Amino acid sequence: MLQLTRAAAVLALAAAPQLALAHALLVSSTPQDGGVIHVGQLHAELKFNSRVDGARSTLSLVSPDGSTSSVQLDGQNSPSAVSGELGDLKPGAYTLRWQALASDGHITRGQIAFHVEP
Ligand SMILES: [Cu+2]
Repeated sequence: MLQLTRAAAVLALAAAPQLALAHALLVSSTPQDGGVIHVGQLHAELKFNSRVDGARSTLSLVSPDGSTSSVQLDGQNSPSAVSGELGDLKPGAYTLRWQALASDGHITRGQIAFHVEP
């Protein structure tokens, strides 16, 4: 009986990391966090480690003057990515804030700071 309980505990521990992975964690992005890009139109794309609900995920852009605007998202071309046009960016420091709803119902948030140079 003790042996069975131990086996169950080991199985539960083994399964735990996979449950944690169901949260949408950012895997890669354009622009990258800490990235430097040139002025002009910028199309942002964020890739996650799991499926995300594009209709309930958001991107917002904080401009150098501190104003925040929501980014209209494209239709999802991948179930684990969200993307949208950031517009014609002037030089300065920007922050792209993201919020993603994963298929397990959990929301994760983060931000990507980047610089636009002339
Ligand atoms: Cu989760």
